[in-house]
Amino acid sequence: MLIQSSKIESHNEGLLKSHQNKLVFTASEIAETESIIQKLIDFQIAIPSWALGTGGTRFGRFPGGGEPRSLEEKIEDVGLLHALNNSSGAISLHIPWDIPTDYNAIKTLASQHNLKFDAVNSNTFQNQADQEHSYKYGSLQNVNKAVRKQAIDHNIEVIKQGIALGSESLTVWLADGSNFPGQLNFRKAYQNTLESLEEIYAALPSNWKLFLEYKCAEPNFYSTTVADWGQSYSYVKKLGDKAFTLVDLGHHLPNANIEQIVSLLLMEEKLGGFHFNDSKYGDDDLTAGALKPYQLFLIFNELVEGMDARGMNHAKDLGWMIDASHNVKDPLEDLLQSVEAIMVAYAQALSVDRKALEIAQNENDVVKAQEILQNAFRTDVRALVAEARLRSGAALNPVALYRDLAVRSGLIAERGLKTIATGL
Ligand code: RM4
Ligand code: MN
Ligand code: MN
Repeated sequence: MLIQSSKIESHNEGLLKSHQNKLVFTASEIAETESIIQKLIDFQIAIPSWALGTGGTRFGRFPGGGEPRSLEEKIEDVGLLHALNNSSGAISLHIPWDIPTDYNAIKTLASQHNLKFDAVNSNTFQNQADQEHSYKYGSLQNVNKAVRKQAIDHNIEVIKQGIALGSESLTVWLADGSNFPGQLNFRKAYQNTLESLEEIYAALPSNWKLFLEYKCAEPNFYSTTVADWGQSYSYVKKLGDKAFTLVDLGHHLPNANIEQIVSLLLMEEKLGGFHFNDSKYGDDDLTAGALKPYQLFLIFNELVEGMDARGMNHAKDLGWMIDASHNVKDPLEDLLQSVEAIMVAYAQALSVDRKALEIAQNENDVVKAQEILQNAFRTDVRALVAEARLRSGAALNPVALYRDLAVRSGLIAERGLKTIATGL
């Protein structure tokens, strides 16, 4: 299913007058709106291939129909999102949930939708039908060398597939850990994991990055072998210049100060990328910005400040990705909402008066510092985000247009009601 540009144009025409009024007001409130709009146009957020179907919990799954049945259809779905918002110009594949058969055909399809291939993700948290050894007791940490080798080989295979697609990074997330005290020798598990990662790292092409994602719990509930940013940092520091920590917002203990983690990782030149989502308790994988928009803004505030301090390119120098799961919403609508929330938080962070904030910090003017941040957070920047979309040929209101065009019904008519996408 394709969205014709004429449909986007007539949608935009209908909303133009009210959009322009809002934009004029926003421009009167915020300095340098032009440069903010340009940065918003350049900023792209990769969509995970495993979030295009309905997610579920261990209690149940309630699919909504029209889910992508193949990698081709997943690419088409991300193409739909990108046509609507022009901010989702990449897809991130999870192997072996997605294995391309014809690389050239897949690449051509992706470029027809103006999509790039973002990080490839390995999977050593599930056993595959044809695999010899089980990951029940871990993969890269396993006490059994043959299991470790199998997991290492899988990661190297994923790198090869990524090379064929034009990806430039590998994300490693390990379910490794233990469920009970005494199950594991922590130090040996760490050493085994490090040695395994070293072998994977050695297979990276020179222009590639390795992202090591941490997670405090689940599926192991007593210990996780890459549990927090300090542990991830300790591995990636030893691995070398191409290895970085990946922050998934849902992978922290409650109330962790994620913005401080981000700031320090950036300072240490070890922040590699992001998995955006929102959560109340754990790895809830809810829509980004749905519960804690102020936290999302504070994270972006540190990102912008830290990237500018190092002269980094906001759009290219870190990996930006959503990692979410949708139990009750239409996955595509949920992803549109996540992208919008991320863009809004980014725009708010770009509008912070940094000079004034620095002065307030140097003068220990705590009240002023709070005024500056909250002023940026409470100023409505949605017209800037919409203007970025308008200028790049996307829709002023992507969710509204998605509904007006009855995209989900179209997908159900095309693919059927009882389709199931691979993924979580
Ligand atoms: C994990 C983690 C990884 C993702 C898997 C599916 O909790 O967030 O990034 O690959 O889920
Ligand atoms: Mn993740
Ligand atoms: Mn997760």
